[in-house]
Amino acid sequence: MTASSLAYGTRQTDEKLERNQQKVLSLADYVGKRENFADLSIEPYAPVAGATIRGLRITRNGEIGADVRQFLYQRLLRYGFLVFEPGTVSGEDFGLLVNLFGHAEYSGTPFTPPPAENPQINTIDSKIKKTRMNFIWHIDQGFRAVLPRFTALFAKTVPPVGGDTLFSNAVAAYDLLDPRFAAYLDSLVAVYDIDAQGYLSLAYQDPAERERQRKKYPPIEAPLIRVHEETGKKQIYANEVYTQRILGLSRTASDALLAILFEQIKLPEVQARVAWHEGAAVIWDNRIVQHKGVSDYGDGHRVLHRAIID
Ligand SMILES: O=C(O)CCC(=O)C(=O)O
Ligand SMILES: [Fe+2]
Repeated sequence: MTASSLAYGTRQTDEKLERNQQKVLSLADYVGKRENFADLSIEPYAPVAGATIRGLRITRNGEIGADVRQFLYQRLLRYGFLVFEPGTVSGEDFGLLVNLFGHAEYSGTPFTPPPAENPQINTIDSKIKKTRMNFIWHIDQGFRAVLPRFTALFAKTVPPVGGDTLFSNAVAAYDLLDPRFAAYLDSLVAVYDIDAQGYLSLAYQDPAERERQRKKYPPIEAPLIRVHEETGKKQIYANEVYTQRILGLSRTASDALLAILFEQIKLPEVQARVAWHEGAAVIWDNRIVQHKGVSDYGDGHRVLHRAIID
C-alpha cells in the first residue's frame, strides 16, 4: 500500500466517524437561566425550547407595565414559546394576554368557530371535528406571504389523558445540519400552498367557500430556510402541511430533500412536549418553532381557544 492511499483511507475513516456523530447543541444558544422580573418568574420548560412563566396575573382592572411586556416579548423571541401557568388569565380575558404580544385577527374555519365571548379568536373542539391538519408538523399559516408572528392557545377543556402539543425548535433543527448541506439549502426556494396536504377540503365543505379561499391564498414562493426578522436566526421553514415542492429540482430530488428536513424537525433533541392543564395558556413564535398536536386522547374532550397574532 502506498503512503497516499493509506492517507486517503485514514481520512475516509475520520469522515465516517464524524458523520456518524450527531452534533451536540450548545443549549445556551436557545434557552436561558431561571430569572425573576417584577412579580414573575421564568424558567426553561425543556432543554432546547420553551419557558414557563409564573406569577403573572392579567385582569381587566390591572395594567401590565411596558417593562413587563418588553420582558415577556424578549423572552418569547429567546425561548420560542412561553407557557403561562393556570390562573394567569381567565378564559374570558384570554384576549388581554394575546394583546400583550400583538394584534389578533380572526382566522377560524367553519370547524373552528369563535367562542361567544371573543370574536377575534377561534375554538379547536374535539367534539366539532376529530381529524385535523394540526396533528401534522407545521407552521401556522405558512402559506401566506406575510407570516403571523405568533399563535396563542388557552386550555378550556383538557382530556383525561393525552392531547399534548409538541414543539420543535426549527432554528436548532437547522443548526444541527451539516453546514455544507445547510449552505445549499439556504439557496433554495419552495412553493408553499394552503392546499398542499388537502387543508381546503378538510376545512371547507362548501365548494364555493373552498374556491373563495383558494383564490384568496394562491400558492406562494418563499425560501426553504427563513431568516427571523427580529433575531436574524435561520429556521427550517419547510413544513409538512404547507410546503409543496422545491423550485428548480426534479420531483425526486425535491421530495428527498423535503423528507430530510421533515425528519430533522422530528428529532427528539430539538423538541419540547407541552402537557396541558386547564386554564394554562401558551404562546409561540411561528418564526422559531414548528408544532403539532398529539391525537392520542381517544374520545376525550379537548377544547383549546386559539389566537393568530400579527
Ligand atoms: O392541537 C394542537 O395541539 C395544536 C394546535 C395548532 O396547531 C394550532 O393551534 O395552530
Ligand atoms: Fe397550528
